[in-house]
Amino acid sequence: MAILFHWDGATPEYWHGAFEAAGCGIDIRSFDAPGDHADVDFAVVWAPPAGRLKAFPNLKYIFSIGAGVTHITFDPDWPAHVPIVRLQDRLLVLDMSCHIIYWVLHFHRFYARYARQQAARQWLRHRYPENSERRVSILGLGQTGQDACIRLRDLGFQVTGWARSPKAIEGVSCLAGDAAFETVVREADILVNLLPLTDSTTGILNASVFNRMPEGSFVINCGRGSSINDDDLLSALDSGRIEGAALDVFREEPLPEDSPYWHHPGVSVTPHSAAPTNERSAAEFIAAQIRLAMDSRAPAPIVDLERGY
Ligand code: NDP
Ligand code: OXD
Repeated sequence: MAILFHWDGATPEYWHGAFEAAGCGIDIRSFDAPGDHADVDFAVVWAPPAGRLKAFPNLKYIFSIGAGVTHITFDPDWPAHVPIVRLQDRLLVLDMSCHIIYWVLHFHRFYARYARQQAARQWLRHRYPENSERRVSILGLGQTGQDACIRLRDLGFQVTGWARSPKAIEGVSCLAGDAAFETVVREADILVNLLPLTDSTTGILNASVFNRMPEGSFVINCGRGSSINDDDLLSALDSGRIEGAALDVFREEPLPEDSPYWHHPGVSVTPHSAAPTNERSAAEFIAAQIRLAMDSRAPAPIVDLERGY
């Protein structure tokens, strides 16, 4: 039994130590030193090079070192018969909520305006609505979306959450399904995207959505870049319908040097750093899931390829 590990920039000690501590053995392989490919039962990966996973004929599970899995499924040759187990991690969830709270407050209190005013030495206060009057809509009510809703609710914001299937979160208006999308968007003073990238969420944030959002609203994207139509967002920013956007994820990463996002005055760019995988807790989670698989029990959560997440 061997584990294939691939994550550029990882600290191998965390991973090797966690695998050993969980009783998963110490035979850790890499793409550069794969040994006999047939020995490898489990792959633990972030952004594996395209075409390489399929060379391992006996893979039982692929463990994603991230909550999203497009870094694996973008590869047209990934072995789609092998179940993917994605990352669930309370530290990642906490980091995501902190990132979202930061930007919600930034927009709610007009801090971007103050930064521009400081550059012009201008002393001018902007009135902001009470928290209870500010409507924040969260797209996606999975591990990250639910936590963000609860924390924003506790700060007194008027929070609406949207998912495919019905949810109930006290003090949060939870809507579900395509028919409710219109309401979610129309009432979004601040729209937060925490959807996985699937066929139905690709380009979901486009001109028709921006035109229906309230004048002068804000967008925070932490899901995946391809859920936004970039030209449409830039037009909405230019027209002022969207006053500001905090973008953490992009269609192409790293964000190309010639992207207009870099210098648009309404855009704040962060380098896919909203909730970076915490190596220590992620290694422990994945090692525990591998141990389950070694004991012929089911690791979780498994990606449902029909749904795409
Ligand atoms: P989950 O799988 O836990 O939750 C996904 C949510 O999206 C679910 O509530 C699901 O609905 C909902 N959803 C999916 N498709 C649709 C749809 N078509 N219409 C309505 N709702 C939909 O994901 P996570 O919360 O763990 O992560 C979300 C995404 O955030 C990841 O896929 C990844 O892309 C991104 N991410 C980004 C990070 C960063 O640093 N920027 C870090 C971590 C994650 P339902 O509950 O009904 O199934
Ligand atoms: C993830 C991510 O999916 O970092 O975890 O985007």
